[in-house]
Amino acid sequence: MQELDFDRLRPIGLSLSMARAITLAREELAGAPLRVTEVHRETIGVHDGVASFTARAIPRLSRSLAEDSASLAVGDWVLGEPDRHRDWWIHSRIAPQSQLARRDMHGLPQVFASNVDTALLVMGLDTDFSPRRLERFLALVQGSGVEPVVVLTKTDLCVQDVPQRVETLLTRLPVGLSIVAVNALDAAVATNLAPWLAAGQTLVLLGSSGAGKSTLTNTLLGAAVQDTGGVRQGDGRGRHTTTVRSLHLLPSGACVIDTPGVRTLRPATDVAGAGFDDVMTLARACRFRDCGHHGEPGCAVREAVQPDRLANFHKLEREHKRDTMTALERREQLNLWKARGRSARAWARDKPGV
Ligand SMILES: Nc1nc2c(ncn2[C@@H]2O[C@H](COP(=O)(O)OP(=O)(O)OP(=O)(O)O)[C@@H](O)[C@H]2O)c(=O)[nH]1
Ligand SMILES: [Mg+2]
Ligand SMILES: [Zn+2]
Repeated sequence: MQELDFDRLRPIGLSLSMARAITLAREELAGAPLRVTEVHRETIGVHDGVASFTARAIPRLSRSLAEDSASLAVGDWVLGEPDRHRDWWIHSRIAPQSQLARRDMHGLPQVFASNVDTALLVMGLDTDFSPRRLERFLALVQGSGVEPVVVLTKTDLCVQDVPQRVETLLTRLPVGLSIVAVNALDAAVATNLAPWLAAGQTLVLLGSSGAGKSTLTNTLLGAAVQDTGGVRQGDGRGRHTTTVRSLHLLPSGACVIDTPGVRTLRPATDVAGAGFDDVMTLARACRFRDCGHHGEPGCAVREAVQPDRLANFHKLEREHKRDTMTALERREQLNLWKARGRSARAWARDKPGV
C-alpha cells in the first residue's frame, strides 16, 4: 500500500480525520484517493490533488449506494483506479464525515455536499432578504456538525438597509451565530471570511438564486470561473444561472462548493427543533411539560420568542413530523382518513331529508 501524500491532498481539503479514515480504508481497498468535484448523470468529476479529470463509478458501487438511498455527492472522498485504456473508475466511497441534505419532493434525502466544515448561508440584503428562509437553512445545517455562517450580500446596493436588517437577524436568531455583511464583488470578502478560509477547510455556499453564490466564488477565486446572472427586475429573483454543484480550490488553500439556488427547502434532519435551540431551552420553563406553545397558560416560549419566528418553528415542526413518520404511522393515518371519509359519506347518505 502506498503512503498517503498529505501535502498533495491538502489543497483538495484533506483533513486529519479524513486522512486517517482513508489510510484505514486502503488497508483493505485498492485505489488512489480522489475528491469528487462534480456529479453528472453518467460521469463524476474528480481531483487527485494535482489535476481534475473525469471518472465513472463501477456499477457495484452505484448499486450499493442506491440500496442505502445514497449516491455520490460533491465533496465525497473516493478511491479510484485507471483501467488499461486509462479510463478512471471509482470503486469505493469513504463514509462522509459530514453531509448537508434536504428532502426532495418525494421526501427522500438529497445531498448538497459531503465533508464540509462551514456552510455559508448566502442571502441578499435586497428583496432576497427573508429571516424565515434563513431559519430553514439553519435548521438544515444544525446537527450536521457543519458551522453555519450567514453571509449577507449586496451591501453596496442596499447601504441604507444594512444596519436595520442585521439588527433584525441579531434580535431574532440564536446568539453566537456569525453574521457577515459583504459586497460579493469586492476582493475584501476574502478578508471578511478569512476565519473560515484556512487551508484544508471546505465551505459550501447555500442560498436562493441570485443571492450571489457564484459571484462570491469568483471573487474568492480571483477569476471569473462560474457564470453569474442578473436578477429579474420587479421581484428581484435570480435566473437559476448555476445548474450543477461544483468544488473549487481557492488560493487560500480552502475549497468552496458552489451550488444552484434552491426554491423550496425542506431540511432533511433527524433533529426535532433543529435550528431553534432557544425555543427548546425556553420550553423547559413552560408550565406544562407537553406545552405546544400555542397559547397554553404559563408558556415561557411565547413570552420570549418573536411571533414570526415561533410561527416558522411550528411550520418546520409540522413538516418534520410528516417527514419522519414511519411507514406504519403513515398507513395508520391514511386508514384514519379513509375511515373518516367513509363515515362522512355514510352520514351524508343516512342524513334525514336527503
Ligand atoms: N452590486 C452587487 N451585485 C451583486 C452582489 N452579489 C451578487 N451580485 C449580482 O447579483 C447577480 C446574481 O449573482 P449570482 O452570483 O449569479 O447569484 P447566484 O447565487 O449564483 O445565483 P444562481 O446561480 O442562480 O443560484 C449578479 O448580477 C451579480 O453580479 C453584491 O454584493 N453586490
Ligand atoms: Mg450561481
Ligand atoms: Zn410553551
